Amino acid sequence: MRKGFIVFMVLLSVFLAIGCTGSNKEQPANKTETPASTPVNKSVTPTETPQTAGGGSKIVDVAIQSFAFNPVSVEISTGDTVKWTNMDSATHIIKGSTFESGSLAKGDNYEFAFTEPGVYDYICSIHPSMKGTVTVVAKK
Ligand SMILES: [Cu+2]
Repeated sequence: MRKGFIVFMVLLSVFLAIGCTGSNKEQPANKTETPASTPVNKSVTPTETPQTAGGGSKIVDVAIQSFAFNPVSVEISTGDTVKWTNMDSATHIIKGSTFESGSLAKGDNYEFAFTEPGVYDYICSIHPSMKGTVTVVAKK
């Protein structure tokens, strides 16, 4: 009787040990590479957010190069933006009647959106001999 109980306990222990070992031998996680989800071919929706001035607003680039604005004068429509980029090693500051950039180091740029028609003369406040003009015409 008692012997049988001991045998039972031994068998039980062995059984549990095998069971533990078995559970440790789990198959490695199924690592079959799931293919990258194929992009869903949605109907193409335009990502551009319409600008307040309506479609057709554009950005006009003006380079600041060799202590001059290039092109020296630009003509744009209301709602358009002028983007000045300093290509010089020297620092420049664009200054107009209604707009002024901070100090522009080499590679820096400054954008200003013109909403009112008019002729805007501007200079570099560090080098006042640098002059440029932005002419803004009302969008039709
Ligand atoms: Cu300057």
